[in-house]
Amino acid sequence: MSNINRIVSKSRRQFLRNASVATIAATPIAALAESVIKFADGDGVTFADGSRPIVNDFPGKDDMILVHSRPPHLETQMKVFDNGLITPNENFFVRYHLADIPTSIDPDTYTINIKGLVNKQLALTLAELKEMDGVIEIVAVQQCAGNSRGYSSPRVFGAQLGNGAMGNAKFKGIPLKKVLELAGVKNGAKQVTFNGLDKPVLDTTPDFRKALDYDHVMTGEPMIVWEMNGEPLPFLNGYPIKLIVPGYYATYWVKHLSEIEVIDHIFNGFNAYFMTHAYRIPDNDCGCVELNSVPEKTRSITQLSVRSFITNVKSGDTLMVGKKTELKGIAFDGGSGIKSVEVSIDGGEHWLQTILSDDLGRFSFRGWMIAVTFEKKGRIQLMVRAVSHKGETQPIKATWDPNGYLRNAIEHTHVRIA
Ligand SMILES: Nc1nc2c(c(=O)[nH]1)N[C@H]1C(S)=C(S)[C@@H](COP(=O)(O)O)O[C@H]1N2
Ligand SMILES: [Mo]
Repeated sequence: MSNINRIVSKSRRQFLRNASVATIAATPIAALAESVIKFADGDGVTFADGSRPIVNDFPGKDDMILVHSRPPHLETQMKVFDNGLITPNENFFVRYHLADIPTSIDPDTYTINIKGLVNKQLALTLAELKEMDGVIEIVAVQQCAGNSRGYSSPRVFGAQLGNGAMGNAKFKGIPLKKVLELAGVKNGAKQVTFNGLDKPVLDTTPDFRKALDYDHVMTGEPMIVWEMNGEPLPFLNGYPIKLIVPGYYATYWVKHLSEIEVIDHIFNGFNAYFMTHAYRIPDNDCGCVELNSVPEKTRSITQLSVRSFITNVKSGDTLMVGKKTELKGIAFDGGSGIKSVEVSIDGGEHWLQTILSDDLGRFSFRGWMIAVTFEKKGRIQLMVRAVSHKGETQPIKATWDPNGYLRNAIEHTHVRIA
């Protein structure tokens, strides 16, 4: 494995040497080398042991799991989540759908257009956005709808993701509601649509555009943000601005946000593909169907389901018998907040209450920890489950749908006590 890693990394370095992408953060015009997006070696690489290459030569990114390189698709390693509740920018996951991604953006001339059912069309510069009244900060989990899809059994079509297509960051920006108020919305608004700078390579491919209900926007939760963890957004995470929709899957968090349109109907047509055909779940209470079956009716995926993970122990680890051992990890849900997290060290027979960490807000990762003592030697499973404030918890057995969405089964960590 390390051999292949080295080859992938080395040839990337050669491509990048001439392109000086390392200077991105320092230059006024953020530029992404063409070579990064043209270079496709290592795509789809899966090693016999199931592991994937670790790469560190995408601009602004360090030691990421490579899913694809064109367009960039990178996962965060699980160990990052053990280092703190905030996911560092250089380790934050990256996902794009379309291969024609922006490679150079000038923040001084960047504008975002607000149009459609408004009294006054706006073309706001970044500086104008940042000067608006009502700038706020929020910590929120960003999770791809396909996170953990690779664990679906039976296997489903789509990127075979582990648990690393998620992250938790502090974002700074302005509620979209404020921007719409500035434009003045006319009567009859039904949805708001979003578009970013990235484009399809062929006209026969639909653009990546998303829509939210106007009423949702007016809750003040969806925001336009320009800062992540105290720094400008990393280029690959949507520089210079993106939409964030706390509590909702990342498919709505449109990057390189350039166009907002207020419409009087439910978004449809060719460029609504990512609403009308993709990112949809079975339209029933569980959002799931019988194994290998197809739902009769679907609806757009919306809020995150409740999840929890152990971050300081992984399957295959050996832990000490008769000695106090600390287990710790993270939990999150779609915005009601985490009420409790429980751990089982006997295969689910008994559940122990953990201690929750500081609360960074209801949309954030919540940390938990517990000290346990293993009394017998042998192989056991550690399990963790969370309960949200709205009473949602995690199923013991994974539900299934043809896209591998909404996975939130209780995680099992197989360890040896010695
Ligand atoms: N412009 C644009 N925004 C986008 C996408 C995209 O392809 N283009 N993909 C969405 C999906 S499905 C995910 S998971 C997140 C990934 O965001 P990140 O790369 O900042 O982590 O971006 C969302 N926003
Ligand atoms: Mo996603």
